[in-house]
Amino acid sequence: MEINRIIQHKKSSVSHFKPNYPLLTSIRDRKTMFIDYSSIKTYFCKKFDIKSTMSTNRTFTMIKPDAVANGHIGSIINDITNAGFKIIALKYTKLTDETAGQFYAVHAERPFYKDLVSFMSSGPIVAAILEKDNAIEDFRKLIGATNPAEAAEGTIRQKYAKSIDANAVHGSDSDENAEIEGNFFFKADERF
Ligand code: IDP
Ligand code: MG
Repeated sequence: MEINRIIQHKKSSVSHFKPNYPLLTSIRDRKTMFIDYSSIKTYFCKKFDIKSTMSTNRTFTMIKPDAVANGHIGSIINDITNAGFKIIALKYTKLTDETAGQFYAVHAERPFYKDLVSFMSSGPIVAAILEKDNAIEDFRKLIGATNPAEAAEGTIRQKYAKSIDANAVHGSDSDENAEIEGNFFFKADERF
């Protein structure tokens, strides 16, 4: 299927899509055409080593089920906005086993994948797209190390997380993944 037909198809498609190599997935599996234009752009930029013109000042976060259950939504959003991040999109929702599995597909081979998927679908989460200069790096600094026992003083994970698996928040690790992860949850008309 050539690119024009794929982009044409996008106009009638939904916002959720398979995060890994969406273009290839769609060509092979014509029954599920979950395509998003930005994911096609990301794929071709990577394939041909083209410098992407996509925004580099956005990141994506989730407040995970442990932090929601422990009543930390307000404090975490407060920390995020006090650190200078602007909220572009925000949603209180719940992942299923299937959508959590898709979101974390990149970790499918890791030993904790199954536990991670069941934990992330165990209760509601808050998803958000955030904007700030140097967003990816600054947000990773704000949340701290993956293991809260190793997270620096004053970071979100140090303050609100109890263990490496229930570690309060997610933060994107690259511009490309921030865009993919934001698209996983938010349509264009849900961003402000
Ligand atoms: P990150 O969230 O700091 O980017 P990743 O290595 O991308 O860390 O792992 C994704 C998530 O998987 C972590 O936030 C954590 O919830 C979980 N995780 C990572 N390493 C372990 C582990 O060794 N045991 C259990 N869960 C883990
Ligand atoms: Mg990560």
